Amino acid sequence: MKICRFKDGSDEVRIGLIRSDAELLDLTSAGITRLQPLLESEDPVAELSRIQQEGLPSIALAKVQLCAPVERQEVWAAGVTYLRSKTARMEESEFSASAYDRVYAAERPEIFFKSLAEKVVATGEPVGIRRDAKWSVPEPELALVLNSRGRIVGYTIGNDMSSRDIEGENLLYLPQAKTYHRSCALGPWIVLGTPEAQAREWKIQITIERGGQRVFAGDTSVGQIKRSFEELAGFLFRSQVFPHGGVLLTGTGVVPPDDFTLQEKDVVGIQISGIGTLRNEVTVV
Ligand code: DO4
Ligand code: MG
Repeated sequence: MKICRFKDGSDEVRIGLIRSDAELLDLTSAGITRLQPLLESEDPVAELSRIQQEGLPSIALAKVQLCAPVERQEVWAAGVTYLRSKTARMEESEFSASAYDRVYAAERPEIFFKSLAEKVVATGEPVGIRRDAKWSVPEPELALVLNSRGRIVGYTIGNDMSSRDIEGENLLYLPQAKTYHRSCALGPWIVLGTPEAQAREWKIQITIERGGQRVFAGDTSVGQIKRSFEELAGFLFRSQVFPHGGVLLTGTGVVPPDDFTLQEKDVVGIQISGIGTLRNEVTVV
């Protein structure tokens, strides 16, 4: 079951239930005007299954603007959860290599703050590359959607845009490499009710197009993530509270070659088999 935030010609954001590749059901008349109460409920899937029998109005997906599927949740990100991420980062920086090596094996994962909800970019909106960076990449990641009790209620697609030269220069620059204007995209919607074992079967694919030509494509499987989702979510919620719930990116397993950097107007498409596609053009910020 997929739920989204959307606009239909006005500034009002509404909640929709994706009915097919072409259509959504507008949940407004069923009294659902925000995601949070649904994500906090005991059984969102059962609730939506009941509501969708109520003859709700349907709208063509082509006619709506999808908004990022976050309201007030903080967005955090786990790192070095795939072997590919560990080796790429160890090659990127002699200075930081042992930190990446250690964190991959350590009990405590790397987790960092990524974005406020209001700064998250939706599918179809531009993602940013820093003007002071020389080596910028997208990071295609599965994102866990967590309620305020730390329960994983859904999944969406995340792009953890990163400046690898800034990160590689000094680990203390990580917040600047990771958290800047338009550095976090989420979408296109949230998939509810999938058990972790099933989500671990999903494939993650990324394509980058430049002037209509494909300049990079790569893929991995969610099953390659070294840690369980419960473990990552458990560390995020340790000694921390999220009254509005949270989103946790689970790390990247696809790294473009070292001579590749994003450019203005590149188009990044990230597809996760059980979810859909997050697509963003690149802009310099
Ligand atoms: O410490 C570097 C960031 C790691 C990361 O973002 C990832 O592995 O996805
Ligand atoms: Mg990442």
